[in-house]
Amino acid sequence: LVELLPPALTPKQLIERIMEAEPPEIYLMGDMKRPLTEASVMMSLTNLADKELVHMISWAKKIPGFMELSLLDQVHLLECCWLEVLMIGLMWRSVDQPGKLIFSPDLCLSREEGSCVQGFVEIFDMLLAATARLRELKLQKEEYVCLKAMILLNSNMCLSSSDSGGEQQGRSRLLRLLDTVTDALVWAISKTGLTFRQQYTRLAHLLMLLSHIRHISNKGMDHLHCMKMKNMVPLYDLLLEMLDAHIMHSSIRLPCP
Ligand code: AOE
Repeated sequence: LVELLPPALTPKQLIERIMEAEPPEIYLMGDMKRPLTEASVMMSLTNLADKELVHMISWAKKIPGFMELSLLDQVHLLECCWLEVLMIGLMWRSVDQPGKLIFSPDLCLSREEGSCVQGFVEIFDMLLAATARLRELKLQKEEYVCLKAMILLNSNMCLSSSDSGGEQQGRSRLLRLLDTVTDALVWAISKTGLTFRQQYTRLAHLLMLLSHIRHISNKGMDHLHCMKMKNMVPLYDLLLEMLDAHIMHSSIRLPCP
């Protein structure tokens, strides 16, 4: 069967398109009132995430090929990766300010400030360590946007709807899309004037970051679940529903500490 394909983009063109899809900076604008209390920080963070998620949906839709996936695949991908995508964005914003997390230009928290939220320091330290790793690797913007797109497209891989039923073609479409982003990442790395050996070790280092980000996201999800139990997160009904969908998908629920 011949499938109608859009004209293939070169790695350079693909990166240009993904760069254009980047979400804008979000300001909270006086939403955060000092002194920082557990409730006010969580309120500000939820508010921020709420705004970012709206932009995340537009971002995903602008990734070439994403809109050609089935609606079910699109929803599942976003549902699986939203916290990882928020986290890599946070790390990218914070890369030049060691020891601080730049949630937004008007909400920068140091480790000490983060400690006012119960259980936050552990997540905070993991986010700071991963951010330090990005700094150490001197992550380039082109590489960053490729990695973020890969998080989205890879998030489903082991529980994809398309691999259970007869939806084989949806899965192969997703895999091909992931391959084009991989080509773009390889191209971005090759531009940096490294030897071949340095290029493929860099590719490995960048991809290994993704497993840390997934780990931190899982920890963050558990933390959020605990916060929700304590009614600290003023989740809107729809978001609450969506968060529960995420929790149902993970196999084991850990008791909150
Ligand atoms: C990280 C980056 C960022 O830009 C914002 C935030 C805000 C909150 C932070 C988190 C972060 C880092 C990890 C933290 C977390 C609070 C506790 C945790 C510190 O330890 C996240 C606030 C999240 C608010 C809940 C929103 C629920 C949304 C559900 C979305 C969903 O399931 N779906 C399907 C929607 C997907 C749409 C794209």
